[in-house]
Amino acid sequence: MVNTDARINEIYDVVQKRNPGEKEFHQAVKEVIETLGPVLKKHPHYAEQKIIERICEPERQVIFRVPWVDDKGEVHINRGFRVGFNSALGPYKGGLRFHPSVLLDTIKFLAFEQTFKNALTGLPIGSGKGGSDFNPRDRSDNEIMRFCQSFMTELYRHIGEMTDVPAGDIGVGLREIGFLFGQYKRITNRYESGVLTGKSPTWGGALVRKEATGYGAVFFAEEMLKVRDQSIEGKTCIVSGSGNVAIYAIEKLIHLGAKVVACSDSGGYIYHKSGINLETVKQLKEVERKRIKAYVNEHSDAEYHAEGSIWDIPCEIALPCATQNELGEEAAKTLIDNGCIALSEGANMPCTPEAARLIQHSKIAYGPAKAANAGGVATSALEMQQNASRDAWTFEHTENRLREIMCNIHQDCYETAKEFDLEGNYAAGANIASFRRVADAMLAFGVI
Ligand code: NDP
Ligand code: 2IT
Repeated sequence: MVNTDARINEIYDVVQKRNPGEKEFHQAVKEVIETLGPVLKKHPHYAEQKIIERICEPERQVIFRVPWVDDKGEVHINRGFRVGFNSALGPYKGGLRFHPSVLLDTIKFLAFEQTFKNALTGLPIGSGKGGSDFNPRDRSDNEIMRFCQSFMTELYRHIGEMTDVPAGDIGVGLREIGFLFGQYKRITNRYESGVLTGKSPTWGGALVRKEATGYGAVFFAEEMLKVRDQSIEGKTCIVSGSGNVAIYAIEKLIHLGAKVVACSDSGGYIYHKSGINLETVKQLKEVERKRIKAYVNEHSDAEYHAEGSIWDIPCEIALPCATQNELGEEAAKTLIDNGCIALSEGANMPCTPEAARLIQHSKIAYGPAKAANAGGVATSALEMQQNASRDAWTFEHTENRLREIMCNIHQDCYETAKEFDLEGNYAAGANIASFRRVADAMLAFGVI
């Protein structure tokens, strides 16, 4: 009989020693493996075959130099990364992040999370993540283009529609995917649409991919509320961030009759009691690439706060959609005290472990990132499907598929938690359901 707790502690010790200083990676690993004890008890062959040990070790990690020249002629050197974490279920799949805070640690935690998220979609995709410490803020379109071309000049040899399929993440959207694809096509002499997702629908991208992560996080919240005989209609909501995920989460909340009163960027947050005007946010963020502070110039009854926390504002539904560890213990306490009923994670690992624990033990319905934000990567897989069959689906059809996938993920997490006597614990349900799916594929392949 395996002593599962001791075994899991040993595995975690090894992960810490083997990946020194990589705190976010440690955090992501701990959150998953500490829920797997009951699974090892039920399925001892996972322990015998060292599946957890294997799942915690990336299959490959590529680090490369990215030199580029700015508009003034100055040379810059950035660092590029691509980690292929697990290919048991399909080619490596996951986004690219361009942000000055990016370290190997960041990419590893994201790629690790992606393993479980992608498995939850039920679609044939493995896990990966990449990016760079490049800061796109205030760079011209030409600078962004030169950076993307230099980045792809190394990355192209590691990716491919059957090998590894990158997409966007923080700092990488339609514009960057266009520049990256252009360089890939030029170097390889192949119009290989399926090598990147998040492309513009004008040249091979799927409709709804842009909206998918935000919409999906709202669909997940809707499903959690249904279990409690509640709905989104008429609820007051807060969405942190004001990038791709946040904007389309706000859009879907508004479609479903909610009122969104606050959103943010890394400079601060806006509070608009009567409800945020989404067109203004889109114009500022998607078109003009300005700071969220500029919102109050258009709406004199809105407030801008450079200090304090967006989570201080009372709300019934909270969607953290900015970045990792953006919501800490104090914020979690405030949300609970203010009567929040549901929290759905649009961002990856937005709650600190302390915050997640508090929320899990409160009355709030808690949708963990790997389930709640899986709509983005799921729609990427639908984009790959359309590319492979040289087809283009309508917006309505694709949105229906997305909704169906999010309902299935919710059901899967809910039922799995119940199977292990953890009803309502979507975090454990998500970890266990996805772990089993990846583990079974790994077992089928033997020791590789
Ligand atoms: P964007 O670059 O479009 O937007 C990011 C938003 O978060 C911006 O408002 C940004 O503000 C804010 N932000 C970023 N870093 C920080 C920080 N360190 N502190 C405070 N605010 C910050 O990215 P996305 O919307 O695509 O991504 C948001 C989150 O969603 C990330 O966690 C990402 O991993 C996750 N995600 C994204 C998916 C996708 O399809 N794009 C899919 C699944 C998850 P500022 O402009 O000031 O930096
Ligand atoms: O975190 C994520 O799931 C993403 N950034 C999207 C990945 C993808 O391949 O669409």
